[in-house]
Amino acid sequence: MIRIWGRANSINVQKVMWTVGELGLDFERIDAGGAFGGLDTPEYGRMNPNRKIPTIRDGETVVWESNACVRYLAAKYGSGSLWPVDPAHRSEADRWMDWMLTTLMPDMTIVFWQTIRTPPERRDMAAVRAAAERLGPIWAILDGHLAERPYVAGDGFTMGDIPLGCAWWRYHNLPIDRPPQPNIDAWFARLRTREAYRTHVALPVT
Ligand SMILES: N[C@@H](CCC(=O)N[C@@H](CS)C(=O)NCC(=O)O)C(=O)O
Repeated sequence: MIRIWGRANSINVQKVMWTVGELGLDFERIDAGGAFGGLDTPEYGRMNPNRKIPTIRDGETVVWESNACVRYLAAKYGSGSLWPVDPAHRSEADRWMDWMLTTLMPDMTIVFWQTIRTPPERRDMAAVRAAAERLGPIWAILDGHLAERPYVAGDGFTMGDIPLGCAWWRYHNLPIDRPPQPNIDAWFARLRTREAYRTHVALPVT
C-alpha cells in the first residue's frame, strides 16, 4: 500500500496519482495542504522538511518532490513500461520531466496564481500577459519534439509524459490566449484515452 499525502487539486499530487493509477498500485491518498492543512505537524516535518505536498510512503521508504516520487514509483513498479530501462531512452523521459519543472513551470505558476488563486482586484494582469506570451514559444519547443514521435520519449507512453500531461491540462484551463500547438493536441488526445489520467488529472483547475 502506497500512502500519498496531498490534496487532489495540486498539480504535483496529480502526477503521483496518475502514476499509481497507471501502475495499478494499491494506494491511500490523505488530504493535506491548502485548506486541509496538516503540513505543520512534527510528524509531517519529519517526513518532508519542506512541508510541501506531495509526500509518499512505501513501506519504510519516504519520498518527496513530485518528479522524484514519479521516478521512484516508475523504477520500482514500472520497469520497462513507465520506466525505460535503456539509459539513453530513459534520458528522453527524464529531460522532459526536468524541463517541465525548470523551463515551463515558472511562467505557468505566474498565470495560475494570478488568475485562479488571487482575487480579481489584486491581480497583476501585466505579469499574466507577459507570462502568457512567453509560454506560447516555450510550449512550441515540445510541439516541435512531438512532430516526430507520438510520446515524449518515443513510441510508447512513459513517465516523461506524466508531468507534461498534467501541465497541458492546467494550461488549457487558464483564462489566457494560447497559440495553436497541433502536435501537442494530437499527443494530448492520446493521453486523454488513459483512465488514470481521466480519474486523477482531468479535474476542475482550482
Ligand atoms: N517542487 C515540489 C513543489 C511542491 C509544492 O510546492 N507543492 C505545493 C502544492 S502544488 C504545496 O505544497 N503547497 C502548500 C499547500 O498546498 O499547502 C514538488 O514538485 O513536489
